Amino acid sequence: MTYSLPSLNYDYADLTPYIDAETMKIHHTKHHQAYISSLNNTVNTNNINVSTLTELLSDIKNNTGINEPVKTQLINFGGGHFNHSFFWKCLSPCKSKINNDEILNKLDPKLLEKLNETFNNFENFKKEFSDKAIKLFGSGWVWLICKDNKIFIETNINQDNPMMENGNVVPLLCLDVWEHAYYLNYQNNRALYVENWWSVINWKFVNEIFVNVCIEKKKLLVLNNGEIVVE
Ligand code: MN3
Repeated sequence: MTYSLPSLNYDYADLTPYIDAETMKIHHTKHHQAYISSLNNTVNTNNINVSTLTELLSDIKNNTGINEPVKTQLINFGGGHFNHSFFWKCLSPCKSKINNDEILNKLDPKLLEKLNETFNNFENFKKEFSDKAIKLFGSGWVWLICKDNKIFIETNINQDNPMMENGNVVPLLCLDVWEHAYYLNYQNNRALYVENWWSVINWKFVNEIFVNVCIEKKKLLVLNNGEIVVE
């Protein structure tokens, strides 16, 4: 059993007009699949035991037991598989723009309380997350994470993620700001892509991770096939 592409819980066209169908299809079947094919090649070539993505990548940056060129491949290709698998789960269909009040109604009260405690209010959180996404230089990701009962916004370049530095970090939400995620529809207007992305966030998924993993301390696992389980 090697690594494989997860199917999506929605159709490629379901996120229009905020993310277009062609972008979704290419992003999923070409970009994500390419990371998986490269990851499988790396583990096969180097006789690496295939484990869940969580096990493969947790703390990998601090692992001195893997030679550096192979570690770089695992970070880039494994990260590409992990990050995209998580990103797809963070999206859900929406046909009309969602305003902040509507988002507040979708948030679990405990998550809202934590956001308010950390960022003063939801608007500040949204602004800080968006600013970081717009200003991130080059290609990378923005994450909302939970660590030691606190929440943070972190940015990572390329296919890095916060769990590679610290396996105790719990990812809650992520945004792909590589150009391949938006260029067909938005060209250079990353800011508009980021603004529209807020309407297609799957808050049910974010709520579930926050309550089950950050509060109730269950374990989050991202499997070889990109599926995400809490146990
Ligand atoms: Mn991508």
